[in-house]
Amino acid sequence: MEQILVTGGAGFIGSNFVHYLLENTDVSVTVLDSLTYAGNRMSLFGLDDKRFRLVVGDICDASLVDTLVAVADAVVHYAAESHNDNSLHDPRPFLETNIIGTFTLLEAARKHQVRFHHISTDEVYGDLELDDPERFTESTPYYPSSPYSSTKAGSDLLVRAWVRSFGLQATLSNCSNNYGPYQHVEKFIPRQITNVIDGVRPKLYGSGKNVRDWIHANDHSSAVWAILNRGRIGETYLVGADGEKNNKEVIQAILNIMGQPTDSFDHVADRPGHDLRYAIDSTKLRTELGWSPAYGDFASGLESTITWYKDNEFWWRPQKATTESKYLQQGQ
Ligand code: NAD
Ligand code: TDX
Repeated sequence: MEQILVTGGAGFIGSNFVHYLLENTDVSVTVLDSLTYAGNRMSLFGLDDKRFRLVVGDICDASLVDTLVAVADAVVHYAAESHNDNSLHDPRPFLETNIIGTFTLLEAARKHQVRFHHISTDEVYGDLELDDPERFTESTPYYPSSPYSSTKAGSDLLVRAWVRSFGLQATLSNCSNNYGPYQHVEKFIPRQITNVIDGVRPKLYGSGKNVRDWIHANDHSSAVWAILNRGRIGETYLVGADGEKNNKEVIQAILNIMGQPTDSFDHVADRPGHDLRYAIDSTKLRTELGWSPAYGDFASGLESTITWYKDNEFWWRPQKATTESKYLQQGQ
């Protein structure tokens, strides 16, 4: 594999993967990204232009996609509308990018017989009770709750159909909640860190008992690289790092690291249909491909993420006011 096409490579996890590839492998990378509100050129600033280029364009543009896929050895597909809250207010872009965009890429990969890896989420499985001893596995039935997660579920099913019907050389991964550098300030952890930096109290939806299973974005990248190289075609791998925490605990950890009283946060309106708990069993990935996370400790990963947001205000500041005024209108 010499040339990899990364869709959505100017977004949070995609840009972390591009950095991972340039630092840890010899491959060359083309990013295809339409630079929506969630994409940021600055996340790719300073990368070696002998091994990296950014093409600004839409994954629904069949002719552009065909040209780029034709010269790639593999496609790693991150591009998506990714925020649940946005999907509740305006679902259409989720249908367009997550369903039609994925379809457009699959057709090009089929035509040019290019290896394909599809990035997805644990949210396709719905949610678990707080006291359920089970975690999601590769055989958990799909039961998505939101417009976002249902379009991701739809995109996963398209990939599986292209494997079975057309022999596409594809793998899939469904990962739990990522944290780390370059995450948009609309998302939970960066929103609270940048609120505290601004002297604003963090905002907790509802009671805050909802549980997410946190993994550092670098660990997600190493998992995707392992699957791309050693994963079995047609298979799905769940990616997670045993990082279950409820939202209140996460806010309190942020406040604690940032030297604030741990009760200085506000409860705000809950998310409609708010999934209660996600939890990943990543045994298949660990045993079959020998993967393990490097960030075993959520507290130290969170501390380095907080330091990154403090040191890179130029990166997030332009989005902060617009993001917060949107939340204010929603009572959040
Ligand atoms: P993000 O919103 O930060 O980035 C998405 C990127 O895709 C942006 O750069 C955006 O400009 C680009 N994009 C959107 N529509 C496009 C289009 N039509 N054509 C080209 N580019 C387009 O998202 P993220 O958090 O980095 O998530 C990336 C992928 O990982 C998504 O597929 C998401 O479902 C999946 N995922 C995310 C998480 C998480 O915790 N963030 C967890 C599991 C899986
Ligand atoms: O201000 C907030 N307060 C709050 O309590 C925000 C923005 C969120 N929350 C809660 C909602 C969730 O329970 O925090 C949790 C995490 O919220 P998000 O960051 O919006 O993530 P989530 O909805 O869990 O989805 C994320 O993980 C799975 C990504 O955004 C998805 O793209 C991925 O598929």
